[in-house]
Amino acid sequence: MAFKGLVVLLTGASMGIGESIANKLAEEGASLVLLSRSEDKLAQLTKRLQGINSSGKVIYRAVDIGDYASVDSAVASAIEDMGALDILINNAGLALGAPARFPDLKISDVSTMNNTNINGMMFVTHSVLNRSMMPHKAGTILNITSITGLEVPPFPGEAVYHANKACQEAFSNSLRNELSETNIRVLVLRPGCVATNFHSLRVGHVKEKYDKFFEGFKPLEAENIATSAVYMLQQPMNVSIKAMDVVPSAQRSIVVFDRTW
Ligand code: 8X3
Repeated sequence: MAFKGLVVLLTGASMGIGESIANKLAEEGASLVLLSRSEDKLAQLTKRLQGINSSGKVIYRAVDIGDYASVDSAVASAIEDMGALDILINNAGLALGAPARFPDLKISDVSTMNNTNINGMMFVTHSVLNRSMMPHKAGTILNITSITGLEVPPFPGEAVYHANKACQEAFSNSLRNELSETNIRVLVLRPGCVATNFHSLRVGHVKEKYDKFFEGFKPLEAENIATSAVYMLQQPMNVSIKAMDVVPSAQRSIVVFDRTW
């Protein structure tokens, strides 16, 4: 029950890494505010997690995190229900239309990626900081980014997603510095290849492309990232694991894969 008494707000909660983190935190007794766009999935997940959470409360808000007014009213109403937020996990994110050279990307996909990956992270963070963490001068922000934002150069075919992830890195580093003189810590967890719906969406749900990506090696499961997130979050407040890269052993770097692992 390492998270008993703590209130966690989690974005992208309804599937993949988000769902797995929500599961683990519910088992550990955290109170949870689950955010995603998909109301049906959130409702089902919330019901299931209420059944396994013996000490915390679980609620959800269906919201498009790229829309600040909706985010801010969801955060305000969650605080009314749950009290102050102790932990924010910015997990929502997506890649679309890969692999494709930038000029071949649909502009609607460019806009959706920018809106979710960049505005989404900034809007939720802004609202949570102003409505809860800054007044208390306390909290933890965990940003789930990606190894693609860090290693240079990333592979060709995903310029927008990679730029989004590099932006999340810069944002996290700046935020950590700006929040000095508070007890708010900013942590970054960078997954490599994880076998979730993220990858299927990334390649437009084309099975051949999906299989080719994972051919010959064992990717991570969402649960591997959730275990790492919980490990980072359960460190005492005077300890910041500032950043952690978690990749399949086969993924030597973004571009070098052992197709035999
Ligand atoms: C995605 C990481 O390694 O699958 O964020 O490109 S990887």
